[in-house]
Formats: sequence, structure tokens, C-alpha cells
Amino acid sequence: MSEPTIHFYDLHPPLTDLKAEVLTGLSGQPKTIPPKFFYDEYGSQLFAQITELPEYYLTRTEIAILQEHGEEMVSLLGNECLLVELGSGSSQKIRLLLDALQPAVYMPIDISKKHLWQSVQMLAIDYPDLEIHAVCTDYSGQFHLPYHPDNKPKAAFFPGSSIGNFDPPHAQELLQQVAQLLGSDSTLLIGVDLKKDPQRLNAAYNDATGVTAAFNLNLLTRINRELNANFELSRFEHQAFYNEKPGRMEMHLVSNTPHEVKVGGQTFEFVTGENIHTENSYKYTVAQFQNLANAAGLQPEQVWIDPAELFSVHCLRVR
Ligand code: AVJ
Repeated sequence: MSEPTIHFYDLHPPLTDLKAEVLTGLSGQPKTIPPKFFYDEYGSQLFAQITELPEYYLTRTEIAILQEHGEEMVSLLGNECLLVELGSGSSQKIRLLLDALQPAVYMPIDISKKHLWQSVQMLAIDYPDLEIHAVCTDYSGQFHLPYHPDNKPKAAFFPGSSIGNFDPPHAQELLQQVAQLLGSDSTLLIGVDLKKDPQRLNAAYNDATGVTAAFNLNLLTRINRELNANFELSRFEHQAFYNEKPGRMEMHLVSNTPHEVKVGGQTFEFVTGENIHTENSYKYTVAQFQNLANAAGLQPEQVWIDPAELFSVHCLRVR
């Protein structure tokens, strides 16, 4: 048996980025905290639990689409490619493509270092011949690919509707950046949650067992630990709702009393009912997303949706 090859590039944003972004967010009106900070070790575990919830249809529906149409996807992506994955998490979904795709190099990118490290170790056991270049970085800002194999087709996989965390102008910017990093003729396979009955959406982000609430509140636990803050979790409540006009799910943490919180040496006041806005999750029709892709320089080549029309997977080509 050959030794698996794992290269690990730690381009992780330093602690000061968490501090600066949280302090800026809490100084705004309304207060905000970026959703990328959900994914500390426990937050990544909670997210994995979310994906198994009966109400959270996104993950299982996307997996069903990948299983059903994987062969066609692989034929569009091309074998022996550099396969970049944005927000690889536990690298579960990529397994559905790896056997058929046989990429030359797999390059998972994730902000959560320990989770990324553990996931590629597990992957290497099951795919001993796969060359892995794992990159710990924040893809929501400017980033680069630390390794460029020559003369290989390039493809990116961006599953889970994580693109939904960006408002449409920023989503377009991110797609443009990916298109530029990959180069013309490269392909992007991207999962996008569809607009649907708001009841269905609201249930997916307000699960009966409270895992999503715990995921939302864990942001405060993380900030307490990493930034020496004194949030009391009992003073905040999880709130999630569909906002029809912008077409997005919103998550908030709502203060239930007037109180003060200290974060990184600064004091922040909360009145009763005041929100910290922690996440947007934009939903698209197929046409809306194709327009966005076009504007980012990506040509829609194919789209697959499940029979209940809950979720879409798009194949786009860089022009
Ligand atoms: C990982 C951003 C796609 O928006 O559905 C799950 C995160 N938030 N439940 C989503 C999330 C609340 C998830 N994404």
C-alpha cells in the first residue's frame, strides 16, 4: 500500500481577525457577528448534527442529487483534475464524487483547522492514492491557492448552499474570485438552496430539539473563551425567520433583558429585545442564481434539482 500524501497549509486568520471583526460587528447598529465564526470545534460538531435533523432537508437532498447525477457531473468536471473544495467541513460529500472523478489533486479549503486536519486524515485512509493539499483559510475574503499543478484541468466544488451566507453582491464577488483563481474553462459545481414555502424554511432553522439554537448560542461561548468576554447565554434567545423581501433566512440572538457585556476590553449595552444578527442564508430560484453566475463570468452548463424542488446543484463554466 502506498503512503497517502497530505500537505497542510495553515493560512488561518489570526485571533486578531476574530477580535477585530467581532468588535466592529458589535459596534454597529444593528449588532452583527459574521457566521463564519460559528465553526469552532464544538460549532463544527453542532453543524454536523444539524445536517442530520429531520427538519434540515438541505444536506440529505443535496447528497441525493449528487448520488443520482454524479456520473454526469464527473463527465462535466473531467478526470485527472485539480479539485478544490470550498468549506470542505468533514469532507463527506466529496466522497460521492472521488471514485468516479479520480482527481489528480484534492484541495479542501476550510476555516476550521482541527476539523480540516481530522477530516483529511480520515479521507487519506479511505483514498490512499489521493494527493491532498489541505488549506486552512477564510475563503470569504481574498485568498489564494498555495499549490498550482500545471497542465491540469481545474474544478471547484462548493456544496451545502454556503454561498447563501453572502448577500448577492458579495456572492458575485466570491464567484468572480473563484473563477479567476481557477482560470478560463474551469468548472464550478455549486449547491444552492431553493426558494420555497417559508414554513418549510422556518422549520429547518427552528428544529424541535434545539440543535440550531445551540449552534447559534455557541458563538457567544466561543467569544467568551477566545476573547475573554462575559456573555451570559441565558440572557439571549435564538431567533430564525424567513425574510421574504431579500429572500433569505435570518438568524439572530435576541437579548431578553437590559444588560451590559464586556468583550475584549470594550463594553456593549443591550436593551430588551435587541438583536445580534448572526447569519443570513439567501435562497434562490434557478433563474436568479444563473443570472448571478453569469454576472460573475460563469456560464451555466447544467442544473440538477430533486423531485420536490427543494435544492439545486449547478455546473458552471468559467468563460
Ligand atoms: C452552512 C451556511 C449552508 O445556512 O443552512 C444551518 C448554516 N445555519 N442552520 C445554512 C446553518 C443554521 C448553513 N450553511
